Amino acid sequence: AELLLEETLIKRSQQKKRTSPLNYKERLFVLTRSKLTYYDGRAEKKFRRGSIELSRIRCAEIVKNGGGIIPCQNKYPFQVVYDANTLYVFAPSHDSRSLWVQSLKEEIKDNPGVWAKFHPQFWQEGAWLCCRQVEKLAPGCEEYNL
Ligand code: 4IP
Ligand code: ZN
Repeated sequence: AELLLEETLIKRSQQKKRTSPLNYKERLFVLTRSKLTYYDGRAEKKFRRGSIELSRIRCAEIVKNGGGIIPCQNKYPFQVVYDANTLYVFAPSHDSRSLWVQSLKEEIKDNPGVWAKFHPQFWQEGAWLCCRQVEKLAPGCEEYNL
């Protein structure tokens, strides 16, 4: 598939299960026209850890952090919302993050159900920092603009 972007970034565990740990891992992220995939390791010797079909993504946007502490080396977070999950990714620079968010937005713009609203801040310790709602699937609190 056509390669659009490739860069080593850091991701937060998606905590798909209630018992999932909260941790941050360095992964090689690869964006093609159809998928966003992340791998453990580098180019020649990499192991696929996860993959998201772009058709399932409802929101790709930066995360506003309001001065909170980001517990990993990369300080520029963005989010990818799909199905019932939110993947938080941390880029090393403002420019890197802009490129990923803009590229993702471009690829998902014709998706059905691209969210009208989203959460601009993190889901953290059982609540959305933006609106204080305590349900992970609570409706977004801010207008989403592609
Ligand atoms: C794992 O923690 C890794 O962070 C996984 O990330 C993550 O999967 C798991 O979350 C989390 O439990 P351990 O390595 O300590 O087991 P990766 O796949 O990049 O290694 P995600 O879903 O974030 O890819 P859960 O919620 O999937 O269990
Ligand atoms: Zn919110």
